[in-house]
Amino acid sequence: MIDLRSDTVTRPTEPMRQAMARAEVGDDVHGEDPTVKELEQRTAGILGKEAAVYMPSGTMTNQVALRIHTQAGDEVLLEGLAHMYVYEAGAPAALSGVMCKLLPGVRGIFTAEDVKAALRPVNVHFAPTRLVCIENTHNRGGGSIWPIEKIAEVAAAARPAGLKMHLDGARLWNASAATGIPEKEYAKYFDSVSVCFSKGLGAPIGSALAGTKEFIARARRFRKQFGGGMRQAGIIAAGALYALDNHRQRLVEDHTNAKKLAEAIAGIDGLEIDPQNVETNIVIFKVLTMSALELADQLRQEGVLVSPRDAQNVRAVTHLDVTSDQIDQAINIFNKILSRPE
Ligand code: TLP
Repeated sequence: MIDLRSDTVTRPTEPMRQAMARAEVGDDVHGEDPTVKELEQRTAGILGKEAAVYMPSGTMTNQVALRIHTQAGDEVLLEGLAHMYVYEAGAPAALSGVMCKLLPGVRGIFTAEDVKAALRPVNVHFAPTRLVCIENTHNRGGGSIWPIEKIAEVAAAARPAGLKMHLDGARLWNASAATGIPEKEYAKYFDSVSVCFSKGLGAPIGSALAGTKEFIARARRFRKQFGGGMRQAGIIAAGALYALDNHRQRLVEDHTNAKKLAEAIAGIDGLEIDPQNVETNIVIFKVLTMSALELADQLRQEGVLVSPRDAQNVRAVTHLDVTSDQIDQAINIFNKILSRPE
């Protein structure tokens, strides 16, 4: 199977498994796991923040951040297709009791004007707006990269209004690999930054939340409250450390593969995509001659897995476990299916 459903499907490589097997461990709830501590320090350093805390998932790092930045009844500004809103099981309402105000986005990217338009005067009738969330790269936007000057403009609009800024940087590594802009340059506009090791980086489990020392101390308490305190977590943290050292530079290969796939799809009758919009490892395209589900079914029968996003749109994601040759094979299979008489 050529599995293009997500970059979350990657399995640890043999050298990564060896690093994990050798990891020094301790009880991390007691702050005694040296490998987790090393991962947290390394991640904070890469992001230019004072501290970081390791958690089981990107959903947890995002939602712990939201919990810290807000109180029940507050309002949060998010783009309409943000992962935190669409794919986190209603957590903003369930775990923080906040209202989400959705901003219009173009491939996941909104503007400083959108933020200004969403703000209201302080008045007893209104939920106080506390936080702006940005997702970079943007998953439903098709792996789109936030231009750094747009982030600066949003921050310039948000700060005078007293808003905090959170970055869902599950795939920040991809943005940095594609643009050459270091992760800390993106991170400097945000109070909190979530990054994932379990997506393109290829580690089996885990994410980190970074911010000030004080913020991360609070995050440790909410991690425990949300059930994310782990014991000998050095075993998995070692996989993440290995990934940081060995898999960040290679993300550009995934981007090249995604571009190749997008360009081929653009040339197939019955499928629609603008390959220029494919900036990283996510390829979202439209199916014109059948439903997204039907195409996914037919591809599965030929050995290619993709994710239908809605009735007509499909997502294919390139990653560590997909080679350039496999992309060529996948392209042949796309051609074969779409050239069949209806
Ligand atoms: N995304 C997954 C699914 O949940 C959709 C995927 O296959 O892409 N932020 C962003 C931008 C994400 O894409 C994801 C996972 C998360 C956060 C959550 O990470 P996990 O799965 O570790 O909770």
